[in-house]
Amino acid sequence: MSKRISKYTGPAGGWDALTSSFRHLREQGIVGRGAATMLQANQPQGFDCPGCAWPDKNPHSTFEFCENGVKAVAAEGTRRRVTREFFAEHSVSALARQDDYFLEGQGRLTEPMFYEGEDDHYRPVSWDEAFAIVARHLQALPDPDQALFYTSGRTSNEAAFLYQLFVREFGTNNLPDCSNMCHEPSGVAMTEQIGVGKGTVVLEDFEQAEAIFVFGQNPGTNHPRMLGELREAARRGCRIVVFNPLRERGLERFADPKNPGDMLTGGGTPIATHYYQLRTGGDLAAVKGMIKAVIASGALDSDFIAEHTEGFEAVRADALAEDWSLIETESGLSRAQIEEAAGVYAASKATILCWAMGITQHRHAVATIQTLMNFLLLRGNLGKPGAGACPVRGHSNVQGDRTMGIYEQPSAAFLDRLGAAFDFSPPRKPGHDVVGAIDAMLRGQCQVFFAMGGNFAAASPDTERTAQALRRCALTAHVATKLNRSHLVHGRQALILPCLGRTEIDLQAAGPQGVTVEDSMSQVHVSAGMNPPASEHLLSEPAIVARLAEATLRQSKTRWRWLVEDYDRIRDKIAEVIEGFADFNARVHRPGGFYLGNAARERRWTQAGGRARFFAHPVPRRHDDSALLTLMTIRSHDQYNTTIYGLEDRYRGVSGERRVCFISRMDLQRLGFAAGDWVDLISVWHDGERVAKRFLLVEYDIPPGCLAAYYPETNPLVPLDSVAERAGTPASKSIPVRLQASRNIDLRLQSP
Ligand SMILES: Nc1nc2c(c(=O)[nH]1)N[C@H]1C(S)=C(S)[C@@H](COP(=O)(O)OP(=O)(O)OC[C@H]3O[C@@H](n4cnc5c(=O)[nH]c(N)nc54)[C@H](O)[C@@H]3O)O[C@H]1N2
Ligand SMILES: Nc1nc2c(c(=O)[nH]1)N[C@H]1C(S)=C(S)[C@@H](COP(=O)(O)OP(=O)(O)OC[C@H]3O[C@@H](n4cnc5c(=O)[nH]c(N)nc54)[C@H](O)[C@@H]3O)O[C@H]1N2
Ligand SMILES: [Mo]
Repeated sequence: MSKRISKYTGPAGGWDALTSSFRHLREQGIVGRGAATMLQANQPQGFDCPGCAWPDKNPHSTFEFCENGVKAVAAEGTRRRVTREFFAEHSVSALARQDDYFLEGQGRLTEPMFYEGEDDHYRPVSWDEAFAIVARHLQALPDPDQALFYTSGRTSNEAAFLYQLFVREFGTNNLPDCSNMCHEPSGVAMTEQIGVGKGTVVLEDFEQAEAIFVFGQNPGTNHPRMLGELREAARRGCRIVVFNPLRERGLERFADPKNPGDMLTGGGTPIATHYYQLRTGGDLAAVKGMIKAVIASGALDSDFIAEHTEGFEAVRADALAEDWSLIETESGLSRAQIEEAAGVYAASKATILCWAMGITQHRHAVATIQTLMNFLLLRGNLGKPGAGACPVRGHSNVQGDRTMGIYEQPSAAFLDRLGAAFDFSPPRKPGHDVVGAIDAMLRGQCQVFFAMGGNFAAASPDTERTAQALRRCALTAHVATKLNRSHLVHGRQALILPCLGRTEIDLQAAGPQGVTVEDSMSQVHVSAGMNPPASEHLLSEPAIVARLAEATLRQSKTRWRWLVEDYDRIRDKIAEVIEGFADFNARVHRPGGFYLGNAARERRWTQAGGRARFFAHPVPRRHDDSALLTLMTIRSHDQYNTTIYGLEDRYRGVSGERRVCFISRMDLQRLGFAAGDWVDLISVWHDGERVAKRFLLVEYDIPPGCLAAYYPETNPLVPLDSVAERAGTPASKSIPVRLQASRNIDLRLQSP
């Protein structure tokens, strides 16, 4: 594909989305079947779209079309296969020189493969032998805490529940997960403040909100179905206020492919009524400014504050004492802009706050989220119709995995119930999160790395050190659907364990099985695939866990095989252990599933003190070195995290190239570069410099001092210890970097 940089003038969605969808289906060789498969996505009897965690409309009346959902389904449904012949032909070191786009493009994995470390090739291995290999490695460890068990967020509730049970029966809480890199700060901040680490809104609230504020999120690409809700809201006059350094097209204008009117007129519906291009990392300052303005205007819900909250006086004093000039410098917005946004908030009787990675992947993420929650509390925007907090989750079941106990810091109460239900004593010592896991491998403290999905090597920060960490392991093993970087950056021995995807029929002893997932708004429902499996050798994730547990655990009293014969049995156990899941099987089989409930939504405050808490936080100050810019690492329109579907970022006008760096005209001039120059990005940190070579500079509408480039190409730049305070999430949206003119080098030499 040739390189092209242009300006995209159309709305998000529209005909371009349809054209792109069909191109992706065609490229995977599945036009007929792909279309049939899409009709089943997010329908009561179908599968949950493996794309994102945005909830489905209920009752399901329409075809829930979404371009990026089509890409996710097409990628899973591809006709291409990675076979034993493929691995015989390509050595591991040759594959390691290929890029992520190539690896993804090879198709579905078909049988278990083992790398013994002798001749640079993966070789086929039987499932029994594969489980025996993992078991041997695990049993050889002097301490169960020397093993790590990662989870990505596509894993179903049933698989996740069994997996954490296996890991805890084995004897450790080392359960790092993709949440650690994603919404961890939301959980930490909100649990402390309102007693609930999840969002408090449901879809119907979007129909009643008078204002919706969207911070640090790009739904046009990452949660396209959310644009449907925003479009409806905009059309009925709801104010939509966006804070984002970039003008994301989906937040400006959207043409709904399901709507004939939108498609005929072509221009789409305007979405944002107010758009503030603040500085990267400037949200806390901006929100504090709005709090200051709202307090000054007196537009408070004093009854709510008095009855339901504590700590307001401190926040009030702190906001009133804050200097406007500091707020302006750090947010990059003027006082007038901030007061205007505050005015929209003060005039709205019901406001929803949405946020995603633009908020969570900063050092001060927890403080920013608590400031956002302060802002909501000021006007009682929690626990009333049309109002609340909406941290928009990423992976389709990342929220459910946490609910099921995929967490390195489980509560004592949870462990008590788990131990009682399965007659064992769970380990009590907290485990490693993602960054802790990398550190432990680097120090030689963990030697076995097992992953349930995901792509740890590419998704984690500090690519070079993460690679060193994985290479120090005795065994790395990955349950996966597609070949990825993590299979090539491996331990002394390595396994690839291929599994069924969401869209495929999962046949067990009792017949075809459905699994369950929990969306971003705590709705739990069934997902059942309808395509034949990509290979006859694939096992389901629950089956893999059960057989691994049988091979590994000598003392277990759990009837592993029996549980996976019929997933209803797993769900009965979940009902016994997990709060809110009583009568799980009966409730989840109803169309649309059930709502898990949320105490904060009912204005019940379950945390210490029994009231919602205001917390005052100082405005974080940026570095004062003018040679340094702040780099955010973001997703293009054609990728799913580390999975690269294509080389287009349509709404940002980039095509045929992923190594681009968006920069303002002012910075180009100031630093003596021109658009079209190739530069190396160098991140500057206390422990030294990290380099990512050869990025094409693209002049872009982005605030001065800020840069943007794609993840995972920029992950080598994220320092391992640059994390959100108290949450440990890599600060991948604020990397201090400088630019250096690039010399022409062979890029492939750069692969880890
Ligand atoms: N198609 C597709 N869908 C996906 C994914 C995917 O890769 N592809 N990934 C899934 C996952 S796991 C997740 S977590 C979500 C991610 O969904 P998003 O959070 O939307 O993903 P990012 O691309 O990281 O975009 C972050 C947004 O925050 C903005 N931003 C960056 N820094 C700041 C800041 O300091 N302040 C503010 N206010 N804004 C900022 C960026 O300009 C960008 O618009 O999407 C999920 N859905
Ligand atoms: N610099 C930077 N780094 C980031 C981010 C960022 O914004 N910037 N975002 C972070 C975020 S929000 C997240 S969530 C993480 C994502 O980190 P991960 O969740 O680890 O990564 P993914 O790319 O989603 O994983 C893709 C792989 O999952 C496997 N897979 C797909 N479907 C299935 C399935 O059904 N079962 C199994 N077992 N495997 C499957 C495939 O083999 C595929 O290659 O990355 C984080 N890293
Ligand atoms: Mo995520």
